[in-house]
Amino acid sequence: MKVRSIFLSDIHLGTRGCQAESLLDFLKAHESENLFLVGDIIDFWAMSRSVQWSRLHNTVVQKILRRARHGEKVIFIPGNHDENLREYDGTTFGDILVANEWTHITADGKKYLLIHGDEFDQVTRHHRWVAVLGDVAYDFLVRANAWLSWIRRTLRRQGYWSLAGYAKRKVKSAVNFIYDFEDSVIHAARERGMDGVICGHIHSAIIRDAEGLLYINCGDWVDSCTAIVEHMDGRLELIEWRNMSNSKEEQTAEDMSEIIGGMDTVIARQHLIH
Ligand SMILES: [Mn+2]
Repeated sequence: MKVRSIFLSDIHLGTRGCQAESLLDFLKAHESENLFLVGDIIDFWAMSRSVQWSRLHNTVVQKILRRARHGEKVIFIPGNHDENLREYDGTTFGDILVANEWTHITADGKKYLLIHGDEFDQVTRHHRWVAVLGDVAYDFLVRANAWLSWIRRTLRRQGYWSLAGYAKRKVKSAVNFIYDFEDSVIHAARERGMDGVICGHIHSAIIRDAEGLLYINCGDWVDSCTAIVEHMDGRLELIEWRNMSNSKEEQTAEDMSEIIGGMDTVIARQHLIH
C-alpha cells in the first residue's frame, strides 16, 4: 500500500522486547513519501545494561537507511531512550534529519506537532531514578511475556498473548497516568495553534478528537505493534499490525492471572515511564 506518511514510535531496538520482525513486515507492506520516527527508536538506556541487538535489528536500520537513500523523507525525533541524539537537533546524518520536534502539514492542510512526549511525563522529567528503576521492571515484564508466550505455544494456542497489553488494560493507576499525559500534550499543542499532535512515549496508540484537536499516539513495537499512517488525502489511520484476535486471548489472560498476581505494582510503575 502506498501512503503519504508513516509515523512510528517506541521501537526500542536493542532490547529483547522489540518486535523487529513484525516491524519489517509492516514496512515492507507500506511504501511512503515521509517516514517520521517519533522517539525511543534505539534504546540506549537498556543497552547501557545489556545489549540485545539481533540481526533483525540491523535489518530494520538498513531498511530505514535504504528508504531515506531512495528519496523518502526520514525524520528522527529523539525520545528519552535515545535522548543523546537530541544534541544533534537540526543535523542530517546521511539522508536522515534529526529534529527534536517537527511540524507536519498533512495533505488536507492540517498542522500537526510531532514530539516524542516525555517532556510531558512528570515522572521521567523530575524523578529520573524512578524512571530507571521502572525501566528495569519493564525489561523483566517483557521477558516474562516472552516466557508466557512460549508456554502458550507449547499449549498449541494460536496468536500472541501480550502480558503487558493485558496489564495495561487492567491497571487503573496506569490509565489515570495516561489521561494526565494526554491532557498535558493536548494543552501544549492547542497553545501553539496546532490542529493536532502526534506523539509516542506511553506505548498507548490512539487517535482521538479532543474538542477539535486531534490527539494521536503511535503506540509501540514492543507490545502492541501499532503505527499511524497518513493516506494520500491526508486522512490519518491507526494500524494494528499484528492483528491477532485479542478477545479470544482474554480467556488465556484469565487463566494466567495467578501467575501475574502481585505484578500489578511493577506494571503500574512501568506505565509511569514508557
Ligand atoms: Mn519514551
